[in-house]
Amino acid sequence: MWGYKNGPRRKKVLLIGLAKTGVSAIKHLDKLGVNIVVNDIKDKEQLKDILCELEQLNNVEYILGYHPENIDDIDMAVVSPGVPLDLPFIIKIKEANIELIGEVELAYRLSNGPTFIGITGTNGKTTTTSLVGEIFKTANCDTYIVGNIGNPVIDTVGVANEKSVLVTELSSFQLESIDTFRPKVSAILNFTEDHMNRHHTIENYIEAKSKIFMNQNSDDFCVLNYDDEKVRNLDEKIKAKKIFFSRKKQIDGGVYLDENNNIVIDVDEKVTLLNKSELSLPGDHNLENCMAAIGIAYVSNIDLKVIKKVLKSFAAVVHRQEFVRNLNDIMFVNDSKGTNPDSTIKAIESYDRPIILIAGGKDKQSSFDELLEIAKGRVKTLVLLGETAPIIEKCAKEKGFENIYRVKDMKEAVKTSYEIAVKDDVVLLSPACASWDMYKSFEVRGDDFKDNVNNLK
Ligand code: UMA
Repeated sequence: MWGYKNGPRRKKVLLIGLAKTGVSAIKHLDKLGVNIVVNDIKDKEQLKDILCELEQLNNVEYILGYHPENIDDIDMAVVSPGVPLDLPFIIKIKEANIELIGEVELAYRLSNGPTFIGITGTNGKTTTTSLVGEIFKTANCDTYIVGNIGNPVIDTVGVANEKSVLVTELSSFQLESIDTFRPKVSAILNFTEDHMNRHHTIENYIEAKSKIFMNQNSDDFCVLNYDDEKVRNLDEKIKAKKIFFSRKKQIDGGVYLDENNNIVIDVDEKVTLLNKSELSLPGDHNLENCMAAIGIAYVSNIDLKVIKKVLKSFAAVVHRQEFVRNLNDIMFVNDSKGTNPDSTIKAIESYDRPIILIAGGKDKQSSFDELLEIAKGRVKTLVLLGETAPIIEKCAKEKGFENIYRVKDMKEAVKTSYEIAVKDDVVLLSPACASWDMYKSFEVRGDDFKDNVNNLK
């Protein structure tokens, strides 16, 4: 596809965003012998560690500290997921009919024919992706767990082959910039409002996520949550074979929960796989994640015994309702991956004990109304930090919350929570917001929480 190395002129590729995705993409583009222009809004000083790592690459030119008005003389642009596609210079690139793709599309084009499994939705993507990855690994498949989960897909290029399986978590940001990407099996878990600062409307957000199935045909599969009306309504747009899953309705041709809480696969033949009580992951939201994973694994011809074994033993994902510590009968839980209100709702609904909720972070213009409505009666105290602290506080007061603490950082959040907690309380970090106002990532935020909890005497 590329073959530029020995051509008359080296092709020039613009790479926008120099973090995890950008670094991996540059290394692969460099191997292809293209000239690379890198652009990032951060300046040289802010990017010094990364620049050090890339020092040995020769054909790289840098435009750092600003986004230019115009970029001339490029053949293609590759954009990192976190860079919005409505920046003026990106619009100009598109208007000039220069191809602009994301890293997932680039990796797909360069890959050596592995089977792609794509998993999207607002919440549960990381758990489902990890679960499906674990099922494939247990079935002895050459498996790579990649994408939004934190591993750029392009790192598998040259490593994975046609027998490999790439279990790929896909965000709306990544799906916005695909073109020909076609997973053999796709899955959509749910849609609730998220990333409104980028997509502006829920319709745009759903449209971006729906790109996951746009290149699929009747040889492929799409696994869908029947219980989510917005997901169910995509039905007619999908050309792949549809496998619905449901907690509430017994569906012919799908995966469902029967009246005895058994999970039934009714696709080719009717199989009762296991009882809900045998699943290792708690909560209805995880039941949905498990049913999605079952649908994906079943259509991929994974042995039922393997699916069952993994579902019975799978441990929770790090930063996703991760148990940290019990101290004087107070339980500390890290749900730093709770980066939107719906995700935090799912977390608080998982506990039957009084909750002290540590929340707040980067403002994504989400509404906190529903979260705080559901939190009433479950959350006894709110400990708020970050950019959205005043917004959440205002909304909480309108809902009648009285116990609200504003803190400056995680250390104070953990200390305050512990001071006010009594026996049997749960101190839950589930911010309902992204981390980028105070941290590099939700992982760093979760680690900071865990460090502070583990330092409590
Ligand atoms: N940048 C600009 N201009 C902008 C915005 C950003 O130049 O207008 C630059 C930043 O200065 C920075 C770089 O772009 O240097 C950051 O790029 P990035 O945000 O794409 O970060 P990566 O480290 O490459 O991480 C991305 C995903 N990040 C986002 O989607 C925001 C990671 O998802 C993903 O794990 C990684 O690629 C590997 O595939 C994280 C995430 O928060 C987990 N995802 C969101 C979510 O889950 O809610 C969608």
